[in-house]
Amino acid sequence: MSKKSLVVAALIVFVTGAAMLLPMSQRSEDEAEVTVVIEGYAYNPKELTVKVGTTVTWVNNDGTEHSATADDESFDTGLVSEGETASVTFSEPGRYDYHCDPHSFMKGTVVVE
Ligand SMILES: [Cu+2]
Repeated sequence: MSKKSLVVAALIVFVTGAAMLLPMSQRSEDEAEVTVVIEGYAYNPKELTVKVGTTVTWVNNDGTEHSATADDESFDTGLVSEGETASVTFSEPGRYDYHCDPHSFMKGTVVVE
């Protein structure tokens, strides 16, 4: 193999590798994951906007059990203990207002586009 064909071969490997990486990064964007932290009897962020197919994970950092319960009951994490997480995947666009079952003053919103 000549030096020139080695360079061409290396170039092909590089371009092919870059082309394979591109759809992978797009795929991970479509299957995005977003985290909401529950701390001090509040959801942070309180409101978030995500794409269809996104999985939202609530992480409870409080010493008290909390839930993320949709006002229209379309989803419910159930009670989440300290240090535990619960996830919901949103496959339908819409506005999802939710609250904490034991603490109804805790409110949050997920907007799915
Ligand atoms: Cu709560």
